[in-house]
Amino acid sequence: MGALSSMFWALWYVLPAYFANASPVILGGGRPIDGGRKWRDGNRLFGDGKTWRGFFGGVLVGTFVGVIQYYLIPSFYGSLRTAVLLAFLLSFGALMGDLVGSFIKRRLNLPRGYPAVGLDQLGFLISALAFAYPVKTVSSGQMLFLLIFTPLVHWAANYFAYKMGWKSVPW
Ligand code: CTP
Ligand code: MG
Ligand code: K
Repeated sequence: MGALSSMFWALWYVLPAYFANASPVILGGGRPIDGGRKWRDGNRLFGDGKTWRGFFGGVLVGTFVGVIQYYLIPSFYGSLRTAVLLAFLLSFGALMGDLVGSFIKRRLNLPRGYPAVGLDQLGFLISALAFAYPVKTVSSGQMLFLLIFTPLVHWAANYFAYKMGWKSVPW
């Protein structure tokens, strides 16, 4: 496999996770997952930035992206069932990683929306790759590419969301 096609398939593989991670910015809101509860340090468990609507909206959108991908290039997943399963695991993993990231941020006394370089850009990715791993994975070279490329995508997507007025900060 050439380098370019290797990068393309890595991005094709991870696409549901990207959509799952980005869509809560638009779909989120309403009741926070922690229900307002606090940890023993006095800070919120996750904070108001992690909502049920954002979580399940993201999982649904990401899984749906996998279905679209299946109809575009059926051979990549092999079957619709695998497409749904893999896209679901990537999406669920991404949102779980995002949640763990917020838990860590609150324990570090960082308020909602405060940037945590590394955690914000890679937490969801590493978790998504781990959840999807048993069903289908990519080579270590492709993983390395995703670790380097994802922060750029993350920054660009957040800047776009900021410019569109969906977010109050560009990170
Ligand atoms: N969002 C949501 N539910 C989620 C994840 C995200 O509703 N499970 C929405 C929230 O409106 C959130 C926005 O998407 O503010 C951006 O997500 P993110 O940057 O992950 O949250 P932050 O507000 O930065 O909060 P934190 O500091 O906890 O990361
Ligand atoms: Mg943020
Ligand atoms: K985040």
